[in-house]
Amino acid sequence: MGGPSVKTTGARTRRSLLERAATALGSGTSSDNAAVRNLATADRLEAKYDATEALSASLPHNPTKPAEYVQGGQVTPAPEGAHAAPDNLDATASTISEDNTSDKNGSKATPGTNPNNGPLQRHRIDSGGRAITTNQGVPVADNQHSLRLGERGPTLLEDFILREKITHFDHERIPERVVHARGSGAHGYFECTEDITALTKAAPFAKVGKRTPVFVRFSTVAGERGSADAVRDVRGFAVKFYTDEGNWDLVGNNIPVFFIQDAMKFPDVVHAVKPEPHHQMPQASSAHDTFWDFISLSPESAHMVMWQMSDRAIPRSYRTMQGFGVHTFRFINAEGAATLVKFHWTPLLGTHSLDWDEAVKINGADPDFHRRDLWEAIEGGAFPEYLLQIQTFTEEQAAQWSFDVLDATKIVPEELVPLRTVGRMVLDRNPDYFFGETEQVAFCTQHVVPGIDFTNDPLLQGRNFSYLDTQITRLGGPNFHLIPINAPVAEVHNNQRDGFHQHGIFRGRVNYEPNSLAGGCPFQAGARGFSSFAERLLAQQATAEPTKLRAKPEKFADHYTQARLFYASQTPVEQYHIARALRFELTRVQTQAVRARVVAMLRNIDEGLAATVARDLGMALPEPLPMARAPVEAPEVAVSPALSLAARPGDGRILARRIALLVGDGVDGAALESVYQALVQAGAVPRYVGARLGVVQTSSGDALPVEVTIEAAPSVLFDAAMLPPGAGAAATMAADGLALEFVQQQYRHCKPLLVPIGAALLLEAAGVTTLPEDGGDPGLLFVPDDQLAGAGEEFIRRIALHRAWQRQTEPPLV
Ligand code: HDE
Repeated sequence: MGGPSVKTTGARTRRSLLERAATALGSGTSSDNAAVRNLATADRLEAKYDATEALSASLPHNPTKPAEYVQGGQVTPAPEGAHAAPDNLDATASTISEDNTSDKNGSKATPGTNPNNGPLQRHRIDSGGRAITTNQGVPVADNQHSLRLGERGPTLLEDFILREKITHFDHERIPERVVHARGSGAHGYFECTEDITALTKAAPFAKVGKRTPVFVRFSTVAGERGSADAVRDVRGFAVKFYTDEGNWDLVGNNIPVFFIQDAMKFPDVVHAVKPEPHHQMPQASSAHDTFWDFISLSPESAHMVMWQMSDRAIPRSYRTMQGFGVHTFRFINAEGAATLVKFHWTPLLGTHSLDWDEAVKINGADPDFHRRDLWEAIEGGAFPEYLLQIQTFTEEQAAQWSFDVLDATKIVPEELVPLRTVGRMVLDRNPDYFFGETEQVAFCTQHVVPGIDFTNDPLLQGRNFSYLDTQITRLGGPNFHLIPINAPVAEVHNNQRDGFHQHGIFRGRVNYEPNSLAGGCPFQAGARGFSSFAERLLAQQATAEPTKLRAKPEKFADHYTQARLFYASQTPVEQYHIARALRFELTRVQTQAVRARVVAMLRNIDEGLAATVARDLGMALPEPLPMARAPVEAPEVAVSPALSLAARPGDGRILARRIALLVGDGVDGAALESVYQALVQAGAVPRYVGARLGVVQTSSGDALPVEVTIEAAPSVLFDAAMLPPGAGAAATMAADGLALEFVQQQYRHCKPLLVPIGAALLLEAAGVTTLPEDGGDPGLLFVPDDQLAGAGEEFIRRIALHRAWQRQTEPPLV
């Protein structure tokens, strides 16, 4: 301890010290004797004073200062901040009374720790065996009545228990998200499966086998918090990685492109798609004038609109859709070298969607369809799993392409840069408390960790501002990082202080840097910390001085090449669904000029599509929209099969798929039981569905429980069905309108049907009279009644095919 000369006249220093510390006396020692206590306290204060002097003197100047400046044109990498440890821990304490403990006060801070970043269990609450208290912990004797002046008299203002309870209730709501208000979340983990340390030093990829905790929130975009799940919309796919170097949020969507190219247009596109402001309709739907008005005047949206009108926008489940980071990001390796990267999440169960007619009905039958599906899958142990796949490329490669990788309306086709699997994500735990976790989670695109960096995509740059800003309003101030679900597992140490809802109790008097009074702590991390990639613009741009401007790069002006690529890469049934979606949306549009403009835009994508839509809308084909730039004559990739949902059929498992086994009196119980068990073994969720709850009598006289009724669980809530084995039961159902509708809709929505030959009459009664030639409909499995016991396996194979779209005709057969 080589401090300055203050201590040479010890006695005098002590006296003045005692005078200066007078307010602290009496709390420094536990001695009962006041004189002894004061003496010990004085010694300790003196030692603290000495230690502070010594600590401060051990940092005689700020050695990193010169490194802050460019010298001779050279930028010095940020060094680690100078720091020193005190010999005596009191030197950095706020107060020497910190040793005095109590049930509330607990022990003093452990040096260098922030316990607020511990696992969530420190916040989990269970009230088992406990009595109700107020928020001040006072037991509440009577939770049924307010305090009144006589049993028929007025309520008294004195009733603090009532006032606290009602006041809290009055303030329960927080603003919902401006977009993505409706969502569902889950915990899980990310596991690195390939060594990509040559590409990035990001913590989740540090080692093959390393697991990083994640919280994921899936969402719709346009609807309000209570809107239905199965609407036609983009889905959010936001992942928070709690890495040991801080939180990394990959805030993506289930569609790899976006409507607009510059953040400046985001409020416009969102205003246009939200309910129209004069009457606040329609809810959670793009099928209205203002949306298509904006789109048809913003042809950069052409590519996105193809995806949005495709079946991608009505996924079967969050478990069967892809996720995309959308923007081009940058990986940074330990040497500081950068590689451009696109992120893809690929579900192991394949990419599957609903039929539009089905989606519309699901929104009535179960508005929580996707939320329930995710919850039940995790609760049932069928943990959703996705591969993390990347496309990596260099600036030089990207510069050669006909599109700009900074343009969020463009993909990098897989045929150009193949996907590489680098990890897997498993969602294995439901939240305990929706509000505390799913609602309060705050994703921010600017939450990145060393090894991940941004590019100059003008949409991403704008997002990096927006997300922090939006959380401040939504979560009530700048301390939302302290809300348990948002707190990193990596410890947080800085000099940010105060603000609404501050939870931290900071030890010491230092809240600035550089400092010597806290030994320089917390100090800047230098090479270990995050530093932005020192980007050099490509040679041709680097020669010209950058100018301030509001404009887009030239290649951004090609709005149609990739819209054509997407449409051309769809299977015929997917193309039909796109045309059908456009017909539906534009039929809802009331302004003729808007309809015409959308069709004029479609002519620049595909003449056949435009002609079909125009015909279906009963209108003449308008002139094509003028183009800002002609599409690329010979694009790198003209057809990309990977863009079709059919490209990812899944691994053949049917986890958490819901299968209806229709039952009525006289069914063959043994056959049903065998199929039921086979489905359970395969991880599916079979249900005996009947007209009424209770039991039905099987042909052998046993009682079979009806688990759910057709009324409560209509056809659209099931992925496949087995018709009742036994002609008697089938005949009864053929006379039941609800049962007939069930079978009709299973058929119309192209779902696999296991048909015991004896029950074929039910199919006929439902109007399915002309069956395609054998093999023409893989979704129809006819099985002789005496062979049903072994039919489970083949049925499962058919269910894994998802839908027999071949069945779809216009108008539908039934
Ligand atoms: Fe968002 N977006 N966004 N977005 N976004 C929000 O942040 C914004 C964009 C996405 O489950 C908001 O916390 C701007 C693209 C998801 O909590 C807000 C722009 C993509 C979620 C916001 C975009 C997304 C949001 C609203 C254009 C796909 C939900 C509440 C520059 C890559 C995250 C909130 C969750 C949420 C702004 C465009 C995905 C207002 C300004 C492109 C998944 O900050």
